[in-house]
Amino acid sequence: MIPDVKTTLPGVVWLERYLSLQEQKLLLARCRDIMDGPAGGYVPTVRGGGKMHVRMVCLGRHWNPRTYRYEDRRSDHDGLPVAPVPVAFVSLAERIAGDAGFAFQPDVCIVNWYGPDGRMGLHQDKDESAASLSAGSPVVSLSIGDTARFLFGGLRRRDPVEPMPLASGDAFVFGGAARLRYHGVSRIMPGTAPEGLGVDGRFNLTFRQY
Ligand SMILES: O=C(O)CCC(=O)C(=O)O
Repeated sequence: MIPDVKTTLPGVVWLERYLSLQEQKLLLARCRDIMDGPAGGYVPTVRGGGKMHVRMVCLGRHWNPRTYRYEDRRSDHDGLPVAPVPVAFVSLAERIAGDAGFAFQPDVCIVNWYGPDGRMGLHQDKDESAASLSAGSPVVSLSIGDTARFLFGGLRRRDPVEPMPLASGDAFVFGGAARLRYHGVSRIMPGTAPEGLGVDGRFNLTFRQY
């Protein structure tokens, strides 16, 4: 399938309907296994004490929501070691980045599950290494399931945000000058997943190079 490439801002590439329905089904099955498996998903508590509104699993390295640092074990939760990023996930993320004009070697994948009330506040992805951030190594995001009202802002929290409906199978890549733009998810639109996918809710995978 030739994706519909929509470039909105420098460093931002939105590949709509990048994955076929069959590819989405395969990825959905993998995500479910990961979320429900050993060292699976949990609802993180952030450093201010609030609970996030997603279930999260980190692969490759664990992002600790209390320290905002990456680590080998889930020390804020159950102390279990982090599973590696599956090879097929790495290949897919590299392919997407390549199609978006970026080269990178992803070694972190954060899998988030959003139920009907799922959301994520505006934030920057800025906890990767200084070398990765200064190189503008991209974040590659993949959406599976219900459409999300994804908000994409500027480099300051107070900058205006643009809502972007990320649908199932969409890939969204931001790197270079856009790498530190604020972003978040204000809501999920229940019942919008493709017919035949068999999911209520949304998985999002974000790949990064630490
Ligand atoms: O779910 C999304 O589309 C965004 C996820 C995100 O911003 C993150 O994991 O840092």
